[in-house]
Amino acid sequence: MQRRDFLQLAGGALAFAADGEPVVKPDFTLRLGKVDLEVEPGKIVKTTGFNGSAPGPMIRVKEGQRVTIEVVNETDKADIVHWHGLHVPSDVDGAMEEGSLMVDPKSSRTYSFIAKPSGTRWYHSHTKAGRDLKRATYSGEFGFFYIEPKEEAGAYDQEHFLALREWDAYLTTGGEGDDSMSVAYTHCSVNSHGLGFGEPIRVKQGQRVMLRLLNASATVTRRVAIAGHKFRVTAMDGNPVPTPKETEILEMGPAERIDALVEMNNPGVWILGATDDHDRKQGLGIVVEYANQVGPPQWIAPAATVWDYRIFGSETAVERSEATTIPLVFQKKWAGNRWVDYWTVNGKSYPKTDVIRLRANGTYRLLFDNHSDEAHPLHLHRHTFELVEVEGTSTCGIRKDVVVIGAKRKMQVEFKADNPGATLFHCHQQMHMDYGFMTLLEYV
Ligand SMILES: [Cu+2]
Repeated sequence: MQRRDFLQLAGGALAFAADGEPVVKPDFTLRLGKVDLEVEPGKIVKTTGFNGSAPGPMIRVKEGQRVTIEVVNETDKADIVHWHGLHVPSDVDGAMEEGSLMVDPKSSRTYSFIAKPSGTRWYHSHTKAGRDLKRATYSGEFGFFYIEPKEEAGAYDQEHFLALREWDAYLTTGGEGDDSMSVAYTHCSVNSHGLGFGEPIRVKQGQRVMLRLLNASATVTRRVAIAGHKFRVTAMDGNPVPTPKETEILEMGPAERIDALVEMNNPGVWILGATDDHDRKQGLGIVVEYANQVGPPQWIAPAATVWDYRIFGSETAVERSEATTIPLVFQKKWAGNRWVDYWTVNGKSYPKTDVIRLRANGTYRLLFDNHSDEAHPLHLHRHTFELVEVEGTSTCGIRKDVVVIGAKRKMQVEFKADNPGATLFHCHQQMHMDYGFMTLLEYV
C-alpha cells in the first residue's frame, strides 16, 4: 500500500468507543515510555522516548491536512508534547502555560489540528526539567514532523532527516571564574547512533542529497560541516530562504532546523559531523559513503567561518507597515555559587513576567536586547517571525520560529498576530526556560 493511500484511509476512518460514540481513529500514535538506546556497541543510554526509539517516529503529512495524533503516556510522570513550528490553537499546542493539558501517567490524550505551515517541524516534550536531567528536552522524547509543501521547491535524489543530540546529561560547574551550574554530556549521536555506529548515508556520484537537520539539543549550539563538500542552505526552521547560499558550515542553536542540499561530487568516505573535535569524538556525526568507495571516513576541518543569518536574506528591501514595538531585555540573575542561575525578561522571571497584549491582525516588532554574556535560542510558539534587524543592519525575508541572539547583542523580529490564543515566548535552552526565561503573549 502506498503511504498516501494509508493516510487517506487513516484520516477518514472512524472507530467506535465503548459507549457507541464515534471517535476518529488517530493517524499517528505516540507511545511515551522507556527507551534503551545503544548509541555505540555496549553503551546503552537509558532514557524515555516514543514507540521505543529516539528520535520517535516521523510524522509526515501534507500541508493543510487534518492530522489526529494520540499520545499515550506509559510512564509514571505527567508529560506534554509540543508541535514545534506549527500554527495550531493554544489548547493543542502542547504548552501548559498556554492552557494545553498535560497527559497524566498511564493515560492518553488525542490531538487534532490542521498541519501548517509546510516545512521541517518537530515535536518534543515541553515539560519542566529543573535539575532532573532525564526529563523534557534532555530525554529522547522528540521526533521530526515534516509537513510536505503543496509544491516541492528543489529537486533531489535522496532525503535524510538528521537530528543532532547528546546524552547522559549531568550537572557541572562552569569552570574557572564561573561557579554557576551548567549541563554537560557523555555521548552524542546523529539520530540514534554515534559517529561510525549507525548506517551511513549511501550516495552515488552526481546525486543531490537533501539534508533536513535539527539540533534537538536541550542546551548546546552546534556547528557541523561535511568533509569534502559544501551545503546549499535552502530553508531555515522549515521556511525557504530568499537567497539560498553555499556554506562550509551550518550553525544551529537548540530547536533550530536547516534544510541543505549537498551535491555529491567528490567520491570517497566522508564525515558529516560537529566541527568541534571533542563533540565529534563523543559521536556527533554520521558517515557519508559513496558507492564502491572503501576506507576509514575522512574528516577535513573547515576554514573558520562566521555564521550570519543575513547572507540568506532578500537583497531587495521591502516597504514595511507600521509595527507596534515590544522591547524585551534579557538578563541573568546570579543565584549563588553551585546554584542554577535565574533569568529575567524585562527584569522579571516567569511566572512573574508581564503579559504582552496583542490585537488580532496587528503587526508586532520584538526588540531583543541580550544583556547577558550567553547566546540564547529564542522561540515564539504558534507564529512565524521574520528577522528585520541583526546588530543594526536590516534584513528581510528570513522567516523563523527560533533565532539565536549572541551574547550582548541586539536583534529585531516582526510577526503578524494571526493566530489568536495564549502564546508562549521563551529561551529554548532548557535550563534557561526552567529558571525564568519565559513570558506569555495574549490576544486582547
Ligand atoms: Cu537562554
